[in-house]
Amino acid sequence: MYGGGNTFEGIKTDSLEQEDPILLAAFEARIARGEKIEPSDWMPALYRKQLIRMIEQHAHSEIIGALPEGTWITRAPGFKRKMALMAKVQDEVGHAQLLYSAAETLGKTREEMIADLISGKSKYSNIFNYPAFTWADACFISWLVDAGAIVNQLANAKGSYGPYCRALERICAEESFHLKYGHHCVIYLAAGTRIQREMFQEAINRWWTPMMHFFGPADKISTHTQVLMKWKVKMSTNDDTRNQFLDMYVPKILELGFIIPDSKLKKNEDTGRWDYTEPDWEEFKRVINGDGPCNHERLEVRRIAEERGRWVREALKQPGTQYIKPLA
Ligand code: FAQ
Repeated sequence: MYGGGNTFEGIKTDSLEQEDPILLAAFEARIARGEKIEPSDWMPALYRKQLIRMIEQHAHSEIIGALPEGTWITRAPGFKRKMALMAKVQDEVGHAQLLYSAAETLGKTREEMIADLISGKSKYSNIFNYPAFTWADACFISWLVDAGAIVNQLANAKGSYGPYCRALERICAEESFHLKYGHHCVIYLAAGTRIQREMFQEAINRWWTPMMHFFGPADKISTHTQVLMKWKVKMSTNDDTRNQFLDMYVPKILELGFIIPDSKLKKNEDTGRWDYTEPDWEEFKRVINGDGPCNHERLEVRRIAEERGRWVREALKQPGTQYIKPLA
């Protein structure tokens, strides 16, 4: 169905040594000119491998990301909030569909990606391994996690790989509604009773460190930034994206009268960047490598969903299946 075709067997994917230098130079010139690379175009094996890794992790983050908020659908305060949250969660799963399709153009099948998610081989965003204990936690995700995702995705939508960029454009359009919905939920809590304000303050206290982790390790310890920036897959470094998020959202959080649990957090007027306490990177490593508070539960939910949906997928794959056309 898709153009890419990908077999890494016998191909060295971690270096450019065995790439044809003429093809490589032409590829890099196209990227420098701002052209989009499409699935059937020539690309170095390392570019393909990096894209699969990053898009696949992004897709997994969307379906796993639907889980903490999803648990609040039945408990959302009021019918309108329930409807909006249900639509949002459904959108997140739709984003995963778009992203799995984009990754498939590079030759890895959806079945392989799901298998790697369930076995723990593939990563997904750290932040969804924390529990949403209260409604305010769900509001934090809808407003601030979505905000962080948009900052990242708006930048990367201008990147080099056509199918990923097109998926991101559509995702960002939908995410902007999520952001408005999340902000509205938070303003409601902020303007509410003392208990409602405390609930959101506690959510900030719980989620601030995972939120700082969300943008990835500091640039000086990031493994992939250099190569991804060179080929315009990533359009902003982890520290720059984190900084942009702080620029845009710290004033909004403070304006609502909440406190950010970092006494060092301050905009440095000389550098134009935010100073902050380094979040605990050991905790980050533990969480992304499978040892966070909810990792086991998140993957178990996916595993069961996969098992229960198997008969549907198998039925659809039967060659002789007759579909009934609707008469009206
Ligand atoms: N979580 O060398 P770097 C959303 C891993 S979508 C887990 O800096 P890179 C929507 C990284 O994979 C959220 N792992 O990596 C929503 C690598 O491990 P590996 C997801 C992380 O790729 C909202 C290692 O650390 N967004 O939220 C994380 O250059 C609300 C070294 O790191 C995307 O995926 C992390 N936070 O930069 C849904 C956007 N950070 O593979 C529901 C696309 C790093 O070597 C509700 N991805 N790692 O084993 C990206 O922009 C990049 O991949 C980064 C990481 C910036 C995430």
